[in-house]
Amino acid sequence: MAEGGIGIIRISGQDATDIASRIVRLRRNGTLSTLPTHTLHLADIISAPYPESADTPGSSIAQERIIDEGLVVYMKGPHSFTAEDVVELHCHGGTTILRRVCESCIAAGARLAQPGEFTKRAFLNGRLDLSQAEAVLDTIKAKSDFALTIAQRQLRGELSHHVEELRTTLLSLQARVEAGIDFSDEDISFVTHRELLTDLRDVDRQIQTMLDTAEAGRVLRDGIRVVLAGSPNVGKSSLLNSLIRDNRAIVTDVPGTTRDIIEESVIWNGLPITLVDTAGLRETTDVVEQEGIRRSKEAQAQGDLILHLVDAVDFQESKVAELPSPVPGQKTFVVLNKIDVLASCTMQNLSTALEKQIGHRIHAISTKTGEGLEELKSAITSRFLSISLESNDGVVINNVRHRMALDRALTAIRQALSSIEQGGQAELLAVDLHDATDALGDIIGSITSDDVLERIFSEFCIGK
Ligand SMILES: Nc1nc2c(ncn2[C@@H]2O[C@H](COP(=O)(O)OP(=O)(O)OP(=O)(O)O)[C@@H](O)[C@H]2O)c(=O)[nH]1
Ligand SMILES: [Mg+2]
Repeated sequence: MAEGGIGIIRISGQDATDIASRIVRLRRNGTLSTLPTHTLHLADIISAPYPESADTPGSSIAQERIIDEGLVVYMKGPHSFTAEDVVELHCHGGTTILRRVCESCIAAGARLAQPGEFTKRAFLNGRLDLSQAEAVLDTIKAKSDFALTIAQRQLRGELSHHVEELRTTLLSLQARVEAGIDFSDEDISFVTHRELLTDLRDVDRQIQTMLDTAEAGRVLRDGIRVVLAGSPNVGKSSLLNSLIRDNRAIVTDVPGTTRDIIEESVIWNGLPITLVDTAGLRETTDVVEQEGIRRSKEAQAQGDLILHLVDAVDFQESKVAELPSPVPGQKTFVVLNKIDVLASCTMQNLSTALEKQIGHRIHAISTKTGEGLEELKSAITSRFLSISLESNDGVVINNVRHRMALDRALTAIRQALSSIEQGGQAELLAVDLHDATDALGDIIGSITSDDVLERIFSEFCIGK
């Protein structure tokens, strides 16, 4: 529980008003359950049990029993977040006040909610489907505007709607294939091969389009780790400082300056990024530096992107072949730093030779003059932000559970397609279609096991 301007205690369930009545004295006469729903009222919040005198107009309650003065709202079910009767107590946001109000609620008959229990009840009471319930958590945890937009769209049901449409198509095919099996003796067909192929290929394509957004969806939600690596003195810490525009890391001309891992967060183009400065890699007998190097290797292994810095001063064209294994590829950008010290023609030759050697584009920068830094930033963001919200009806898959369900649905559909193409039995086709509809149903939670629900809602905080 953290301090804040106000703190809200929520009570949900059929006894909500009874319990709240035991600890709330409205400033104006009346009782909670007779208040118009969804209206705010000034009240004293009292430590339970409720004193006899509390309802008597004009009588005073012992001052020490009043925990706080706040606003009370009663939301009659089903028009509430959980679809149950809900009472909210809007108190001052101090931790002691909120702890005492919670204790008073418990003494009056409530119990503490489990993590995510309010959202779970909303789901169980049919207010939200499972993907919308998950979007509640994403909305709270969104680290950038982009992630928030995706979460809000999912909360409004855009993903569910899209999945439901595909599921309806599959259910209809499944029903017609099964009808064909039932009437197989009479040689009646309810769906042609051609219809099956057309519809299934269309569903296949749409699922594939959704899956194509999964990688970008994941990084937008969780952000990425960009690790600055390379030999000592190449300018890793200088680059960190330039990128965050702050003197965060110590920079000196002594090789081996950075020992610990230094992390800083930035948001570029809506993408949450953790920049990680590390110790330069080299052979050393210094035990502190050795530990720094061990941590540096660990950080590189966990990074989504490595910026492998190369010092332009050290790297003359003739030494390109000695480039210390920059492991170019998907996960590494080779960054040529300190280009300010080179004449522009030398820089060009060096970059070209480097690009030829590693078979990848290199990024030439100077942390001293700032040259190339903006280009480097946009290369990093565009490497990860390959989707636009306008394409694909704004449906972005940002959740591993959804991705796995879509993968399962796609496998079943591909199996169905190949069995149709090979003239397989209708019974087997029906099984594949059934598997595909089940997998899509998992996303919205049409049938979901308790284990899955528990895992999902345990990630929530208490009170949400
Ligand atoms: N001319 C020039 N010098 C630079 C540039 N970037 C960094 N330097 C210098 O290079 C030296 C090393 O910089 P650092 O940022 O400490 O290098 P590092 O890679 O973090 O070094 P370690 O922490 O020892 O691994 C310092 O003297 C910096 O001023 C640049 O773009 N141009
Ligand atoms: Mg350093």
